[in-house]
Amino acid sequence: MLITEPTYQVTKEEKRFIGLHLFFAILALSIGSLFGPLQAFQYSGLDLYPYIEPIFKSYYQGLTLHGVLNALVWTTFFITGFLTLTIIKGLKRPLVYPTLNKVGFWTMVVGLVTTAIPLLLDEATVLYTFYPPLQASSLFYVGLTLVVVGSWIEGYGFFFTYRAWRKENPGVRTPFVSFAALITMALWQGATLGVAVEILTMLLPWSLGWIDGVDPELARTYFWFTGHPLVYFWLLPAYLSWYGMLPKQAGGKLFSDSLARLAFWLFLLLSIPVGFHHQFTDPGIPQGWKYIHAALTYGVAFPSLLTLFTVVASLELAGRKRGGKGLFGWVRALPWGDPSVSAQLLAGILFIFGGIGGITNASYNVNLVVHNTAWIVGHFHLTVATAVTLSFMGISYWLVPYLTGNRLWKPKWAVAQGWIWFVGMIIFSNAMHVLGLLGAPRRTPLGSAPYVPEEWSGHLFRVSFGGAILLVGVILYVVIMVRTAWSKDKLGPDEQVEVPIAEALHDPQRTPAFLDRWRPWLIATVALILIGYGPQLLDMLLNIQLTSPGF
Ligand code: HAS
Ligand code: CU
Repeated sequence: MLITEPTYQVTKEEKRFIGLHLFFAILALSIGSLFGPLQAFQYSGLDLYPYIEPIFKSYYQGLTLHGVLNALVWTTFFITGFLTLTIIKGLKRPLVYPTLNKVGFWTMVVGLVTTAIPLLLDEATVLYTFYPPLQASSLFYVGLTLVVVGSWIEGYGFFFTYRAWRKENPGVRTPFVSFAALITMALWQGATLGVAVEILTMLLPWSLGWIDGVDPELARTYFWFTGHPLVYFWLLPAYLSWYGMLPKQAGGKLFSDSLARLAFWLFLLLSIPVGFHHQFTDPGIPQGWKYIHAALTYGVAFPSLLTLFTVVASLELAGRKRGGKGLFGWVRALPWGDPSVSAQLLAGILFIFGGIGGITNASYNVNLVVHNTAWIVGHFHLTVATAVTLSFMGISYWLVPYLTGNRLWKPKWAVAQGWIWFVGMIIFSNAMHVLGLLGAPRRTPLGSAPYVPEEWSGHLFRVSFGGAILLVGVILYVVIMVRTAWSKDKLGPDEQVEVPIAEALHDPQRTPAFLDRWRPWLIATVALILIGYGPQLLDMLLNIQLTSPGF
């Protein structure tokens, strides 16, 4: 029984609401990205920080702004906006409580402003992981909490909307793009419990002077309870697009609806109990737990391997349909001239290397070589700064024209923008990986370090060079977005952009029912988290030592 309309026209007001998310996302990216090149240039001795010193006090303040604005704010605002669209467009109905979602969104904005004030005043120079005993102004923690709570509220809005849709459509498989959005939000809500507890029970009371010290080991454990699944909160919306939209944009179909859904469930199941792979060198966690988390990390790489298979198969179908022949002819036949498609393809290609690096990190003994080195910086620039960010840039090349009704400004430049990012990132991240293997530490202004050996210098230069190319890439992106959003060049009535929703090769109604049922997956997820974290967290709480003063 299917009661909803065959298509749903997203209203002007809904489009404006989604557009506001993108506005704040791109604003954060524009400011945050300015600090990246400052760091990259510093590596090869071109230190621009003294010139901006009246405003920004240190390399570390810049690094904090870069991490918080790019990794945390750009992503969260883009994602909540994009998921709002995929919920209503997929379920073909409006949000049940639009006011609730508005409250969530503005809570996020208030949180953003509250976080930005101490950041800009150099009172929260604690880097994006805000590890204690580094201490920030309490405003920073309050602001972050508000951003998270706001995003939870938007998520509740999605869940209520799904419940209403489910009542209207019993027995119907949830449309894939909405299904993927719901899992992404569920993952986020479970994951952020870690930082919520960390901030509310330790960091906030401590920054307010209510308690004298913190337990850094426990704080790190709470942090990585959130911090690892956080990377999949960033990644899954890109996967949503790769599975659910890119095949349509490329002229094909989703190769397997079942595999796509299975991958999303596996992310929900396996993303959280792996956080100790960020703490392999932490002395307070027994080896056994580290091994369990290492093994589960290999588990969570599996749905990405599934994704590699299914997305490439979908693209091959599309390429062959477009006349591509031979082993690789289909790759050339893909619509590389479409900036949205090419950006996402390039993002996917670099993610293969990001993934290989991730599996390397997860290997307990190899991690001891790369941990806390520039290698990790190389890894996360291939993942969050490329697989995710370049995909989001690609998505915005259709999304902003869709939301505004304006023509994309200079599509050829948009194609070039994706390539600029791709080339800049290859140079930058390769140099970072190599530097890491040579022992260069991360989070260090290497340009002024006294111990830099000669063999690093070429690679340090490549970091700066790649960083300069990336700066051009991000400026071009922002200019294209601004010129498109505030343009008078309206699309004609028969040129309107539609949300590209890919059909699956087989009718989703034939997808096994257990891949569209929440209860068993949620129960298994909670159980696995209890097994993976329960005993160790309990032990840490029983031996808690709130003794570290702020720094
Ligand atoms: Fe990671 C550290 C392990 C994925 C982000 N990671 C980080 C940090 C960040 C980060 C930010 O085990 C640093 C945190 C900090 O500041 O300390 N990571 C992994 C593993 C994976 C992984 C096993 N990471 C990500 C993703 C991220 C991300 C995704 C952001 C979005 N990572 C680690 C570990 C550490 C770590 C340790 C701690 C290191 C330390 O010591 O501190 C896996 O999920 C990766 C699986 C991926 C694959 C690739 C599949 C390929 C696909 C491409 C499809 C291709 C297409 C193109 C579509 C197996 C899906 C087709 C094109 C055509 C032309 C046809
Ligand atoms: Cu991780």
